[in-house]
Amino acid sequence: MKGGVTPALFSLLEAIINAQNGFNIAKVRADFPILTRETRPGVPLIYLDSAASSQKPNVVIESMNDFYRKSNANIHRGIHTLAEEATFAYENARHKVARFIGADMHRQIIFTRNATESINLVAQTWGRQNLQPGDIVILTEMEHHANLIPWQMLAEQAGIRLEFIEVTPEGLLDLDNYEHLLTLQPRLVCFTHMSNVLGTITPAREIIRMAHAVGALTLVDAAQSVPHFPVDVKDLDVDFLAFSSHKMCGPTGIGVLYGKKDLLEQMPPFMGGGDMIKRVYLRSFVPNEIPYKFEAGTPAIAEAVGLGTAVDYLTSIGMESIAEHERELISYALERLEEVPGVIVHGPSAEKKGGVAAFSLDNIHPHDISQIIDQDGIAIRAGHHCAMPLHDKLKLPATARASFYLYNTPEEIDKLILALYKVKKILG
Ligand code: 7TS
Repeated sequence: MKGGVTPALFSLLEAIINAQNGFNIAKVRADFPILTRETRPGVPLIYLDSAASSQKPNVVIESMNDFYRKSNANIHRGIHTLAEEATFAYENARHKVARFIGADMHRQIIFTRNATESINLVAQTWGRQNLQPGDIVILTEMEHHANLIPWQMLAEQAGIRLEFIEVTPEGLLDLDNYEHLLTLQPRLVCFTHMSNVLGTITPAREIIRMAHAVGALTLVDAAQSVPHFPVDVKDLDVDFLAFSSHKMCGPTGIGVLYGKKDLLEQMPPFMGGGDMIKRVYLRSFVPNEIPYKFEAGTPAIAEAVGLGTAVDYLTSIGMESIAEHERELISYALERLEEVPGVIVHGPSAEKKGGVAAFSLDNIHPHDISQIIDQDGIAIRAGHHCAMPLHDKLKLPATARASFYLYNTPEEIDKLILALYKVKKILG
């Protein structure tokens, strides 16, 4: 550690320095260089696809550039200055993430490639070690494929049984159905904190409390929650929580798995290789301590630095302010979308959802909608959004989806509405 400053103290000081007051949308937008670009001459970008991946503020881009320019080296291995600086930067990011989600200690933060890898890690380590044929894992009908396929694979490998909490016509989880499923004595309940299609914010604390009451563990897919509103793992009392950096203003290539310490310590390693070992013999090895036990090989070092800066950035704006801004945007978006004849917005009303509006427009294919409004610089997503079973349930092959983040404005929603009228004129 440089000059006796621990990563915890270092990032605490940084967070204090970064603390600002108030949410200033013009100032926020000025932080994101990509928002000044035009997608064709005279057509500014209107980015409404943050649920797929968020844009990156200057500070994040600069922190990664800075790392490569000044401190680049491999971590945990060298005792030269650059290796020490790189190790400090990487571990400092872990402290920042731990504090951001209210974890007790940085060692509970495992860096993975993304939320998908975090969930696969739990399935292939905790799942393989603890689940027997016939054991039940509860999922929901609104999961992203990232929180479905790993469990389907485990069902194939270990004979576990999957049960699904149903989605109500309003787009909420059916908690009566959940209560019934809990009588089957599940071992694990895995669910999304916010649907990437319906925007539904699930009652995570309640779901976790009910799971614990029957002795089941819980995994929350927080890919759409941690970027958008305050999430505290201790308040939730969640056992595992997974999310991705790239949806929260950080770079691609790095994600997070949080776990309760005792669980992580008892789990076997995920992948084998350098850094995840304490001692190696020709025919065996002794695994390293957590979190290193789960981080085989050279990790995404510059990306960790970028994620740490993204956490500082979001903290400096304030997660509650970001959530409030998005609540205003989604209320306005639903109001305006519902004015357009032929538009059906899927999912619950604004108070029960985050900044995601999946919609249908007459019988126009969402791909056509997306392609036409792209002419006006508007980026939305069209398709099944990696939630095919949910679309089956809704009896829709695909939807168009506008999703919002801290840098979006009501004026951008107005432009989306105008563009949808244009789509109707062309194809309606
Ligand atoms: N869970 C949820 C709820 C998600 O929305 C996503 C990505 C993931 C997991 C997987 O994240 P990854 O970083 O591991 O890929 N969702 C989307 C989306 O809605 N459009 O593109 C990616």
